[in-house]
Order: sequence, then structure tokens, then C-alpha cells
Amino acid sequence: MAQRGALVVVEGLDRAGKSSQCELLRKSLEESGMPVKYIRFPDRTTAIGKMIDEYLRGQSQLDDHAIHLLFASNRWEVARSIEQDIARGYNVIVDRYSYSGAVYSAAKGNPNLSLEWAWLPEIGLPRPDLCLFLQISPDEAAKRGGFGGERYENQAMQTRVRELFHALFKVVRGGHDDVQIIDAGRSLDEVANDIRDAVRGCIERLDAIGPLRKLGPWPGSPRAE
Ligand code: Z5A
Ligand code: MG
Repeated sequence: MAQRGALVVVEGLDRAGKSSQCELLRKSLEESGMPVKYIRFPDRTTAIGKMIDEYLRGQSQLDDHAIHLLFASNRWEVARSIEQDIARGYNVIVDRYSYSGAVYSAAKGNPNLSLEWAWLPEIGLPRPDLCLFLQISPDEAAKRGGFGGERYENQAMQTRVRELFHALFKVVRGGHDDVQIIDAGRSLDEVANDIRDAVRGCIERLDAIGPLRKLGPWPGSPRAE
């Protein structure tokens, strides 16, 4: 049987360059003859994705928990096809994933929506073999253009999101050695080179990693035992 593909997630703050880097990575892997699929979350094309899109554009109002679960459902609706693609040898590149899911919802400051609560619906989804977090300073991000008109695109939210990404990675990195921080404040090519090296290293380690894993419970919670 052919070797399975790698599940690679690209995460980061607004304008960190996630989509640009996913595209460069896709091209680079394809040029090396490797089969690749690219998906992004939210996937605004599905029925659930259309509800998310309306919410983000301010055209609908939803309870914080309800929209959170829609974002998670938007991942669950393609979880099986991700697993199948990986098994068929495709390297699947994912633009935002469960980490954005947990962090953006928890950043709203709703006292009934903690980071730990926000992680729960992600448990059991395909676990990335590699998660690349594109780190960028607020000043660097600001040089790449002002905020758009979507919900969450404001300074207060972005500051909280930045703090929570670091808090989340501290927790998940306890059990996972697969999160790598990339300095995304450099040129497109410099960032792309680091990403390409990290992904090639991950693909070489796939035999040692073994079968595709699943995202686990919040480390240290009673559910983890
Ligand atoms: N969200 C959530 O709440 N829950 C979830 O579960 C998920 C998401 C999955 C929409 O996401 C919102 O959904 C988002 C999180 C929330 N809210 N916010 N804020 P989205 O992924 O659809 O958002 P986006 O607008 O596509 O992505 P982005 O984060 O804003 O941008 P990006 O993909 O990181 O950056 P980019 O499009 O590649 O580049 C941005 C600009 O910078 C562009 O002009 C580039 O040419 C430029 N750029 C990129 N790299 C460089 C470098 N290295 N140098 C100079 N200029 C650069
Ligand atoms: Mg993007």
C-alpha cells in the first residue's frame, strides 16, 4: 500500500499570510510530484458554511455557543473525506483548523465559553501531523492593510486571540510535539522556505508517526485519563 499523506495545518492571526503560504506550499509539493489537496476553514460553500459566512458578515446573529458549534460542524462534515484522502496518499494542507476554532470563540470573553469548553467539539477530529503557527506582530500585520468589515476584525479581538493562541499551544504542546512557530513577519519566500522544510521533515517522519491520529481531550482534564 502507498504511504499515507500528511495532514498539515497552517494557523495564525489575521493577515499572517496563511492563505498565501498554503498556496505556495501546494505549488511546491505539486512541483515535486507529491499529491496535494487544499482545504480551508471556514468552508463557506456548504450549507453550514453559508450560515457561518452570514454570521461573519454581520447578516445574522447567533448565540456564541451556537456559532462555535457550527464552526466545529463545518470541520466534522469533511473529517471523513480528509481521512480518506490521507489514506489514499494525498498530503492535505488545511488553512485554519480547530486551533482557530477554540481561540476565536474563547476570545469573545463570554464567561460560559472557556478555552477548554471550546476545545471539546474538536476532540476526535483528525489530528494534524504538523501545525505551523504563523506568528506576526500587530505592527507587521497593520502594514499588510487595515481590518476588513467582518466580525472579529478589530484590535481588541485580535489582541485577545493572540494571547489565547499562545495559551492554547502551551496546553496542547504538552502532549503534542507537532506545533511549530514560524516567524511570518519576513518576506513571502523566507517564510515559504521554512514551511517547506518543516513539511518535508514531517513527510519523512510519517513512518515513525504511524497512522493518522485524532485530536485528544484537553490535557490534564479528567477526560484525558
Ligand atoms: N474563525 C473562527 O472564529 N472559528 C473557526 O473555527 C475558524 C475561523 C476556522 C474568517 O477566517 C474568520 O473566521 C476569522 C477567524 C474565524 N476571523 N477573523 N479575524 P478566514 O480564514 O476566512 O479569514 P481570511 O480573511 O481568509 O484570512 P486572514 O487570516 O485574514 O488572512 P491570511 O490568510 O492569514 O493572509 P493572506 O490572505 O495570505 O495575506 C493577507 C495580506 O498580506 C495579503 O495582501 C498578502 O498579499 C499579504 N502578505 C502575506 N504574506 C506576506 C508577507 N510575507 N509579506 C508581505 N505581505 C504579505
Ligand atoms: Mg486567509
